[in-house]
Amino acid sequence: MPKSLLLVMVQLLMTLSVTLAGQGYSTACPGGQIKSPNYPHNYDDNLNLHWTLTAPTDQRIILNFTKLPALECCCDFLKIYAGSTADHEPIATYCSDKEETLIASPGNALFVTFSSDETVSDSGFSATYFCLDCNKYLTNPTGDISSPLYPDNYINDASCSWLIEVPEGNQILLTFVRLELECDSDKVQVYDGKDDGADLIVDLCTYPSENALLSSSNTLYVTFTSDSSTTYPGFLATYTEYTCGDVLTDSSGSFTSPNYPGNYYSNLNCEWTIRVQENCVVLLNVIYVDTECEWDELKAYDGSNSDCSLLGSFCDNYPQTVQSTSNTMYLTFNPDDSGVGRGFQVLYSTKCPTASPPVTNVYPKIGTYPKIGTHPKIGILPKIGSIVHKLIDFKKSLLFHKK
Ligand SMILES: [Ca+2]
Ligand SMILES: [Ca+2]
Repeated sequence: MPKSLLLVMVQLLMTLSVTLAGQGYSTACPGGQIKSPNYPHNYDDNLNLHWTLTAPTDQRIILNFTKLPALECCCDFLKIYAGSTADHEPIATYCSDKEETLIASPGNALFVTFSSDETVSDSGFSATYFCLDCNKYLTNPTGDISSPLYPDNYINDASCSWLIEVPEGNQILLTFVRLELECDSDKVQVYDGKDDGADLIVDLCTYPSENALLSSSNTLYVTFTSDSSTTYPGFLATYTEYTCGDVLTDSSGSFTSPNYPGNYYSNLNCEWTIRVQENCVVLLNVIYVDTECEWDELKAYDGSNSDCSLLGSFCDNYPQTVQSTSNTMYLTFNPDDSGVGRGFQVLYSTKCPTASPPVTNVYPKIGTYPKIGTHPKIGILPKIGSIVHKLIDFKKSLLFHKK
């Protein structure tokens, strides 16, 4: 028998043993169901069943009862232990002390026992379970992150992390959609790098007034932690790979700082290149600017990069106009990690030399031609090349006439 088929059969048997017989050992991923025999009809007497659910070491198990178990409370018991055997601490006993329908394993395993005595039964219980993996490495260009079970209340003792990484050279824009936590004990923290050793950008328990933040490079690390009591709906945030700036080649146009007219983001790394037709120059008109002077200035350079001479640096004084000496202007906007404003709006246009006047004084004097018969019409010839050709034609015609 092929190994893969054998594996499938073993898994199937394991699943059956968990859901039907109630004497099972199962990986809790991707999920399944446990229930009392005959559910929703009355269970049997003299039962002594157990289930072991395990997840990979860095994951947790969520057990969710469709409704509170219905048992003979004096004498039949459903118990849930904090590990893979009954040697671990019981975290729930139905129906004596538990009124919650959602159980989260403290570690990566749960042990569930169900026993009934020799008389009187009830409808029992049914629960679904699944693995909760709240440590994620995300590399898609966009995505969501949220607290476990969002939009339902998060779990206690959560310790989740998300590492977001996009291609080098790009930044990550993280935008909070909702954030509602138990302040002082539960929090979301965002670090500007690969792990919690990087600079802490924010530490939040309520929805922030600046709901979007930007990484300074291509990684962002987010953590969510909760203590052992009191939960709230938690948080939802979206992220997107972010590039700022453009190459502009139209003869005129405009652009603004990101998020304009809202405040720009800290840590931006923007560059614009304006390249217009050759022999023309770029006119830049800063029609509005409000940035943190000294730290967050918009800079315009006379050429294609920041090694070229600085034409202007703008933070609070507008309108202002600068002009390049060639057909290319380069602009940068690199705000630091604190203090923001509304940013800027600029217009640009192209200034070209006025059209050359009609070329004069390049014709040979008519008087120098030998006068013979009809003279070819020279007309107005704007270009010397064509004049030469016409002169050659003219000479040919003279030769022809001489024949
Ligand atoms: Ca009983
Ligand atoms: Ca809490």
